[in-house]
Amino acid sequence: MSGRKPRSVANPLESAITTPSERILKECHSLYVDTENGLVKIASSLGVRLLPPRKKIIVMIMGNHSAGKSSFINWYAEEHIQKTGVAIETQGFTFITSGRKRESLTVRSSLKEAPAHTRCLCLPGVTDYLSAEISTSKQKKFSLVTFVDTPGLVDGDMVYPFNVNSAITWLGEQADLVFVFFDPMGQALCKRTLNIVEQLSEKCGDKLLFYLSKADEAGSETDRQRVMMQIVQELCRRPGLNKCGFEMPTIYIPNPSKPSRCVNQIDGVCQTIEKTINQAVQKTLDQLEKDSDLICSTISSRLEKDREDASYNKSVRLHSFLCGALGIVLPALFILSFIVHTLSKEQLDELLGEGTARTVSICTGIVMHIWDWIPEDGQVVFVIFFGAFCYLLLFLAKYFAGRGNKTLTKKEKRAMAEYSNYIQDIVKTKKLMEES
Ligand SMILES: Nc1nc2c(ncn2[C@@H]2O[C@H](COP(=O)(O)OP(=O)(O)OP(=O)(O)O)[C@@H](O)[C@H]2O)c(=O)[nH]1
Ligand SMILES: [Mg+2]
Repeated sequence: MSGRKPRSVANPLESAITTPSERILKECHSLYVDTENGLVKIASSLGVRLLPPRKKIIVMIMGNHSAGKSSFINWYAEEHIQKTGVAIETQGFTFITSGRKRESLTVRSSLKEAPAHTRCLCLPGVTDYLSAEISTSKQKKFSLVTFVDTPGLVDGDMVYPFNVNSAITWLGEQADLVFVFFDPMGQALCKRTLNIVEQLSEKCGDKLLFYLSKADEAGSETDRQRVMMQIVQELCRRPGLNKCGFEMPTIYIPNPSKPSRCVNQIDGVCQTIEKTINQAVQKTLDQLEKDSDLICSTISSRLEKDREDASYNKSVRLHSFLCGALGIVLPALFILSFIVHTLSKEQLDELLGEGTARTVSICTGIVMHIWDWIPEDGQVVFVIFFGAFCYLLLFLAKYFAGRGNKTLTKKEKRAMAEYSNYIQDIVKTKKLMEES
């Protein structure tokens, strides 16, 4: 686009981008949010609302108290970010994500770090229990994931300062993946966890994945099988869940000083995350194409409407002009005829010249002939009707003049054409991204 500044690098971090997925997601995001020519801005100028795509996927981890949720996040990032322990450690929601420097943010500032789509978190009381941990870790796919660590769930007397069930359900709906951790200890059958799982399964069952965490603590293989059976039975007892075929991989945090013979499917969790990232990249590229098409079609229909408006305005203007001209010319001719009629032929010739005088006297002659033709007692009525008719013509002229539609200015039309060209460029960029 003319006069457009060269696109600046959206984020100095870009130099540190390691994977194509990360680059594509970042580039797509900046195509939307660019303050000068972002798709969101272009679309909003056309009255279309677009949401920028996410730069990262959201993985929410929920489960009973002490199920190993925070430990899993620490293991994934390979950094001790979240506090872990046997006590109830995580009491609110924590967004754990990568950034330029290690930071712990609380309450309102964490809302900025929370992914844009979860920013409207307006559940009463929850905002005071939000925090964010920013880590510089680049391990596994951490730079493309925002983990949501949730409060450990327990039954009974535990009082949560907010409606924990609806908060987890709401956040789960925003997430791309929801991991439910069941540990082999006594807490495995926590009713609250099952209630939330049931609610989530109704709304977004496809992103719900169950894991038997801390599987190394389950004892012998037979004990582990028994625990699994118990959990699955309990899940199936719920009407909203009994139709799912449960898969429950066993996972635990590898501990070199305490090797276990239990099968560890924790790498499968990483693969699931990676698969979801790849799907997110594809979804983002598809969305970019759809949004570009939407903007282009909005522009072309706007330009088409503008052409129709312009031709409508032309015909309306013609109507207005004709009515206005008749409304002025007819009474003027009428009055002029009477004036001319009082003058003699010689006076007229002298005043207008012979040729013009003849034309004028023919015209006035016609008017005077019509006037004479009207019976004398009808002449007053005629003048009233004639006046009203002329007034109507002038009224119609004004009415038509006000009927025109607002059309685009030349500048606006040029801007739209430029936007359209720019969007075509974006589609080309998208194709290049897909090929890379
Ligand atoms: N053996 C074993 N212990 C684990 C594993 N994961 C976590 N733990 C331990 O279990 C305890 C609880 O772990 P956390 O990660 O704090 O559990 P949490 O689910 O975050 O707990 P809350 O935040 O209180 O809900 C800690 O003492 C961990 O060291 C595991 O895979 N194997
Ligand atoms: Mg925790």
